[in-house]
Parts: sequence; C-alpha cells; structure tokens
Amino acid sequence: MNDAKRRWLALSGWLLCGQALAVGDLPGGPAVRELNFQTPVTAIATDIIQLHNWMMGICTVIFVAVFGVMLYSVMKHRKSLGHRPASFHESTTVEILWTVVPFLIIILMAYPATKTMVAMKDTSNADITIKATGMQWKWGYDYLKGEGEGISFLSALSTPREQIQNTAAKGDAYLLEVDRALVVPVKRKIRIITTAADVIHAWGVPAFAVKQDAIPGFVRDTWFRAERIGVYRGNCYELCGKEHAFMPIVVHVVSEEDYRRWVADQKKSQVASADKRK
Ligand SMILES: [Cu+2]
Repeated sequence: MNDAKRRWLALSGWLLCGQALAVGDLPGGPAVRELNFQTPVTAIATDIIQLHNWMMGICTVIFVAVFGVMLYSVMKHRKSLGHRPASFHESTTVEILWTVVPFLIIILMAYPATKTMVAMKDTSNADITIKATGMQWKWGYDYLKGEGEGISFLSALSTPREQIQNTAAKGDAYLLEVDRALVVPVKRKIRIITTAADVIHAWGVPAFAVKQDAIPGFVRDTWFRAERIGVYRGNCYELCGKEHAFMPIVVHVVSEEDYRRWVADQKKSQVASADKRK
C-alpha cells in the first residue's frame, strides 16, 4: 500500500467515526449503544423488563451454583489428590431433591410470566380501537371505535431519498419518521387491530412492548395504554419485501384536550375534502 492510499484510508476512517459519533439518542426510539430495552412507557413494558431481570437473575444463580459445584468437585475430588470414587447406588433423597428444586424454579418463572402474558392478550374494554393495515410499504390507520371514530389516513416514510442515498446529511429521526403519525390520548386503553393488504407485516412499538403480526385475510389485535405524553417510534417487524426497512411507525401520545382538538381538525378536513370531491 502506498502512502497516498494509506492517508486516504486513515482520513475516511476518521470521517466515518466522526459521522457515527454525531448520531444522538432518539427520545421514544432507539438510543446510541443501547444494550437494554427502551425506556418503558406502559405498565406491560415495565412488567416485561422486570420479568427479564427476574429470569436473568434466576439463570445467573443456576449458572453459578451448577458450575460452582462442578468446578469444586473436579478440583477437590480428582484422582491425583488420591481421592477414591464413591460407589453408592440410588439415593431417594437426591432424586426427590432434583425433582422438587427444578419444579419450584419453574413455578417461580411461569407464574409471573403467565400473569403478564394474560394481561398482554386482554384487549377487552378498550377506549379507542384503531385498525392498522400493513401494505408495501406504508401503514393505513382507521379509527374504528371510540373518540375519533371515522378518521382514516395513510402513514408513510418521510425521510428524503437523498438521505437514504447518502447525498444529504441524515436527520435525527432517520428512517423513523412519517408524514402522518398515529395520534392517541395519554392514559387511555388503545386497541390496535392488525391486518395487511398484501404480504405479512408486523406492527410494533418497543417503548409500549407491543408487537403484533399483520396478516392478509386475518385480524389480530394488541393493546397499549401509554402513561406519558411523547413521540414513540417503531418499525415493521416482519420481513415484507425490498422496502421493509422503510415503513416506520410513529405514535404521538397527546393530552386529552390535544387529542380532542386533533379529532376536531381531522373531522373538519375530512368534510372539506369530501366537499371538494362533490
Ligand atoms: Cu412491512
């Protein structure tokens, strides 16, 4: 490699690192070097993180106990120390113990997990029901029930093509921004019905701990109750074709009054566009 080439490589390396460092955390979306879950915004998301920590704790205790006993036995009872092997047969005590202990561990894991799973699946008594239709490559939203009933619109990626093709600097919410976001009121139970118009997609928002397949010809549902006002971002989570990475989900969680105002605005503009068509 000649000098000019080496210098060029060093420069491009430095430039690439500089660009990577310029990326910041995205509130309501992914953070830089995030290793854990996103900050939870729903009770279910909090439960899931606690479950995750609980299971990791149990796994760590099992790991340390099993490998501790194993290493101790291997080191202390080796032949070179002159240890003579035991030659007993059948031990009722040991057999009962190694049946009862794993059974107790399973109960400690299954009980909280089942409780959360049942709560996740309970989509009854929703305040607002919204149908999310996955299509190549955008989302369609129809407010079916509750305040805002009748509103429907399409939500597509709004990141400019130049940013994707690297001819322009990338924005803060690169590939996680849309032209029209889903708007919901805070602290209300929102039921999302998912389906698709062409291939299988999946609707999800990590901060809500929600992820549900959207399957053509089928109707699935999920729910969330956001506890904090803000903008939350997700993606399509089922490989659906060449622009799978370009159909993000953006949810604006707003106050009760702001939601009412938004609904009124939407209704007004829908009436206006209907008049124009006449
Ligand atoms: Cu998709």
